Amino acid sequence: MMSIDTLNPTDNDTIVAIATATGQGGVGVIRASGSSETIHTLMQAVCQRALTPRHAHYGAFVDADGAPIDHGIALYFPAPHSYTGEHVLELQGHGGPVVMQLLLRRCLNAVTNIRLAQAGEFTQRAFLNDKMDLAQAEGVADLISAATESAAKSAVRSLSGVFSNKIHDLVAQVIHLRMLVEATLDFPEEEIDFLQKADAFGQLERIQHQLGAVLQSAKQGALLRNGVNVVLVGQPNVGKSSLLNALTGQDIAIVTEIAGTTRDTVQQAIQIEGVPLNIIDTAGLRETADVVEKIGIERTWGAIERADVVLHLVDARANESTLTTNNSANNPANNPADTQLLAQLHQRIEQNTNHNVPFLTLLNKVDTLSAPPRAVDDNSIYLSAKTGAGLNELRARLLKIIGFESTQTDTFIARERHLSALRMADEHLQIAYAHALTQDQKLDLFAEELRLAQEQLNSITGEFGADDLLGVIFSRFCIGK
Ligand SMILES: Nc1nc2c(ncn2[C@@H]2O[C@H](COP(=O)(O)OP(=O)(O)OP(=O)(O)O)[C@@H](O)[C@H]2O)c(=O)[nH]1
Ligand SMILES: [Mg+2]
Repeated sequence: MMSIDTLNPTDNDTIVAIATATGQGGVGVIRASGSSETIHTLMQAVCQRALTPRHAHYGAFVDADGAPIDHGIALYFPAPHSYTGEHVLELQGHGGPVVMQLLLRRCLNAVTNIRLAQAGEFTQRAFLNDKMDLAQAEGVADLISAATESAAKSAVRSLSGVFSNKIHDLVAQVIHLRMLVEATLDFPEEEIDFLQKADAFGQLERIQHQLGAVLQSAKQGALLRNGVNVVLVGQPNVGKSSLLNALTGQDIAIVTEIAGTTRDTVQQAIQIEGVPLNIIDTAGLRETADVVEKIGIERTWGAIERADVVLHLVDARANESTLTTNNSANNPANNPADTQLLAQLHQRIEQNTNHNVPFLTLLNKVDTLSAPPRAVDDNSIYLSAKTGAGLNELRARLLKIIGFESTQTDTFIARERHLSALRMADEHLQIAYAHALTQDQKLDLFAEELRLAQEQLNSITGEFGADDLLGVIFSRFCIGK
């Protein structure tokens, strides 16, 4: 992956890049995209013949002296029927890093007006040539970087236009309503009657309802794309590393009965129902004079600052006396050390994060309790990292906390940018509604809010995308895509 500061979407250069991942592989692909003239000169130089469009041609790829660099398959896609919408040449050779570099250099030297493609530039050209809209282009990048099967499936749906179609549908309805209101503004004497007859406010309510549903799906899509950082914290020896191992099903972190075993934060990616979660095991929190452990504890606080969910582990047995009485329902873990730690945790989270980090208390080692555990509040779960008791409940509770519903068939991948545009559009619709409800019905303001809502929706598919926004989006692609 490469990041660049600016992209110049208007240049006419032919671009070329290795499209396959670096390293060794059975096949490596070089892709070039640009003008008819340059692409034809390039295929003559490297393949020594004119290629029939969309036909696979096997043959030598030659250097400037006519000596073969590699043998492989060449494909020519004339504009506009190509990925970028331009003339495209694809050379499928052997996937070795040296042979690919030789072939790339040969292409760069074979013609003028050709240069290395920047990250995401092929897809950017596809967008600029109307082969796909912005949400679809983002779907391409999200498919490539998908961490789970569900994320990949959702990215394909975005890429195929499922998300974009929902946005287009909303935009069409907003435009219809705008037309009504703008027409009314031109004939003010009829306004109230006219809008009422057309059920303008009913229409607005339906748009709001539909937008709410799209936003809800987009939130699920964003979860699948971004994943969630789940941090395990607590006193030493409560079983954090054991829980990491239990959740991942692997022997990742060292577990001993010695308090202060974990020093570094240890992370492992897992998935629950297709949602990627990053489980982070940390050094137990306590006062210590040990220099190494102190650094570990600092890292724990760092991990807490980046947490999306904090799981506070306590030893169920150490809290048993309070667990068997009924006066502590709101805080089942209230042995003095845990209570103190809990207060410290809340204080740090409030100081260091600008959002409310969800918090769950895990009463671990439930297998060691002498009496059956009593019921606890909604923020606590009994668990045994050793026997696995309570793990399924923990998984379900985690999904609930992060707001994941289920992978519906029409989930599409979404980004923060999309969520923010949908929320802003929703706000504008709410303000529009408020204007419509006032006594003197400020219709001009009502119309303006509808326009702003439409602008937000359009920004998702790129209809009103500013150039700097495009630069940021495409520069996060890999080279060759
Ligand atoms: N009986 C029982 N023992 C457990 C359970 N979970 C962990 N243990 C034991 O508790 C001890 C400490 O476990 P760890 O997972 O290393 O605890 P930790 O919280 O990571 O400790 P530090 O790394 O020192 O902070 C080990 O001897 C584990 O076998 C459990 O659910 N039941
Ligand atoms: Mg540990």
